[in-house]
Amino acid sequence: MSASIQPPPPKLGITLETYIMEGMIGSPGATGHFTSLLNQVCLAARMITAHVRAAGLADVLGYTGQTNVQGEAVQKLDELANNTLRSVLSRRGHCAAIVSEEDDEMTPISDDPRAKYVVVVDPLDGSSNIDCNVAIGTIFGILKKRGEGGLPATKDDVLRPGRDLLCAGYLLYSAQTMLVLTFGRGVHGFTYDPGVGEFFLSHENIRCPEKGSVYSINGGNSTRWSAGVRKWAAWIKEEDKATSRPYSSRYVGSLVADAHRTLLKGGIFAYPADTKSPKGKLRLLYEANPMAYIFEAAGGAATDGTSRILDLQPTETHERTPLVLGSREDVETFARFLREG
Ligand code: P6P
Repeated sequence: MSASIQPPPPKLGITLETYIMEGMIGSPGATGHFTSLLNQVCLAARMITAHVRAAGLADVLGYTGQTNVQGEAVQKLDELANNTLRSVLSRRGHCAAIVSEEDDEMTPISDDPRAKYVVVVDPLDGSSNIDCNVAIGTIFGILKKRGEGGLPATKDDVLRPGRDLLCAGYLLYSAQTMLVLTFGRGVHGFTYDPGVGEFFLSHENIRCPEKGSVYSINGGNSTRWSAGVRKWAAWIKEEDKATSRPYSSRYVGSLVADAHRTLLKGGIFAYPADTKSPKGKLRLLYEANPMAYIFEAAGGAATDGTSRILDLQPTETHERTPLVLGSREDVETFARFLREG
């Protein structure tokens, strides 16, 4: 008599690889190739984590003396994170090219016939916070090349709306190192156990609340905002119990940290256009698009204030965009203030 099939054990000790290989990630397209590529990203994250954790001791704090394509001073950890991702993703032959915040142009990686994917990445987001030990992160997205594997990747492979992403995620280097990941349906969090050296499932099926009570914006830019943003910023501080106002203000200054809190707790993060940054400050390809993909998969919303981020057609690798992320109701309220001006 066959033993009765036992129900699956509770989801303890599930690594990222197990979660993908057992199809729990929620995307039938997640195959061995994706697992291999994602494992490379996670290996790079583990290596970056080790450097971030040791940064206070090792000689990796401070600046290299160079400036990147953004005109920003390159911090040693920025460069180290970028080089780590590039060297790790050069193995196993799945990555055709990388678009990185740190590199002027797209970097070809492999013309192996299996190289069907392009990775867009901000290797170390929040660099300005590195030296004061504030949370920083890595943001990435994975696109499938339009052409067949084996042909070099071109700009047409990356200058695409974010809705074409196959996968997006971020690493948050904070009290814990966390990986938050989605293939477009369901968003899942994996927490790194340094004692084991693995990412374990810790937040299955993260949902962004329909409405929150926290807002996150750099108030130091308020004199540069449009009239609509200024009116919204005044409205969100008014006393009104029926709409949970005033909202609490939280602003870390690292997109990954502010976005992660907003994803889990709800509310709104906004980096709108202003007179200093007329196109916004954040980059479309490797900051806004992956974050927008994650928030929409978690039931949240992501716009440039008026249009859906994932529908924006990029024209340049490092182009910037205004970014409003968060609970659907809060993002729509922000858009209403912009419409009314
Ligand atoms: P500000 C960090 O430098 C970053 O690119 C994002 O991580 C963050 O959201 C934003 O800039 C903070 O910009 O102008 O408020 O310091």
